[in-house]
Amino acid sequence: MSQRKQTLGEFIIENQASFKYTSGELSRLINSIRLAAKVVNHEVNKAGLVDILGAVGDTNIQGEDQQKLDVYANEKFIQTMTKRNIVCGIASEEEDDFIAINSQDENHQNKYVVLIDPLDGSSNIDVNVSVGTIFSIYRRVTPVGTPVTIEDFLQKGNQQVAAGYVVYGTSTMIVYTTGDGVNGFTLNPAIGTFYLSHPNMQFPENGRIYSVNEGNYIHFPKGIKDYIKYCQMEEGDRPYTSRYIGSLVSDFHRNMIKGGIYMYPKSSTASNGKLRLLYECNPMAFLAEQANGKASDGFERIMDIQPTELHQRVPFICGSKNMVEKAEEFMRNAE
Ligand code: P6P
Repeated sequence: MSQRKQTLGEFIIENQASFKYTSGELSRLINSIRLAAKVVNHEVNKAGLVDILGAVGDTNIQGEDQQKLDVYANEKFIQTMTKRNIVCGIASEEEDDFIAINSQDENHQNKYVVLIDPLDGSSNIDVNVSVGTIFSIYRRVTPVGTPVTIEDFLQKGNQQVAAGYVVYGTSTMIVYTTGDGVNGFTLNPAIGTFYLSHPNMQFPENGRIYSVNEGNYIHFPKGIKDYIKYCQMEEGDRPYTSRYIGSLVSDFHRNMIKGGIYMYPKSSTASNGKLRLLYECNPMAFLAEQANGKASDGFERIMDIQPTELHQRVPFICGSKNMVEKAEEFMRNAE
């Protein structure tokens, strides 16, 4: 009889000792994300049945229509992390500014800040395409016992202590790293438990899938245009296959399993691209590197970029190491 798979709760406990900050707070934080993921998953799965579809008529700081599920997911993740009194600050794509968590009984003794994209790919909600939650976790840099400042959030991605995503797809998964590899857990909805289904996830060094919105082709830099033409050329293992879901978490997840590259470059209409450095690119870059992949803005390692603003955007190229390096080569040659 096949051995029962380890649950996420068991995995967290078993690996807590290996995490250099073994205070248990990070484990409690991952557990709070697990709970919020289950609650949001329940709503995402029935979104088509209840009046939770469609925009709420507001727009977020990005100027994007806020979908009801966006707002709901944002509220649930913030509520869960706040209630468990684990973090001292939260930044979210859906919040103009960061939220200082003033822990009543411990006077700002919590050490972690979390940055989240509560429902990435939300424009896909109404057409029943996979969406995801992305999270990034840092230790605060300002003194414990004082309110968090923007400095605690504007840390380089190479300072992350954990990062991951929830993908609400044909099955719901949590994929995360604490700096010791990437592991994927699949939800058994019948009992509400996540099981270790994808241990030690790794990007194949090479791949044959490229993910980019080719509708923006005429606006791309020459290096990106040249790389896309390279992918389409009949030579060796090319032409590659084009797969673009319009949901970063889903495209990333597929590329990590099958091998591939995801690109959201800058363009003449988006001078820094579309994706946000702090709660999309940095966490996905941490996962990519922990899974033997690579992530850059075309020239510089994503996790070495010094953030200057909470919602700043950067060009993003991420996936199988050799594919990212080939794209970077085209970017350099086009300079
Ligand atoms: P476009 C979703 O809004 C998102 O941030 C990513 O999940 C996705 O890959 C990208 O934007 C899609 O953007 O401009 O191609 O529709």
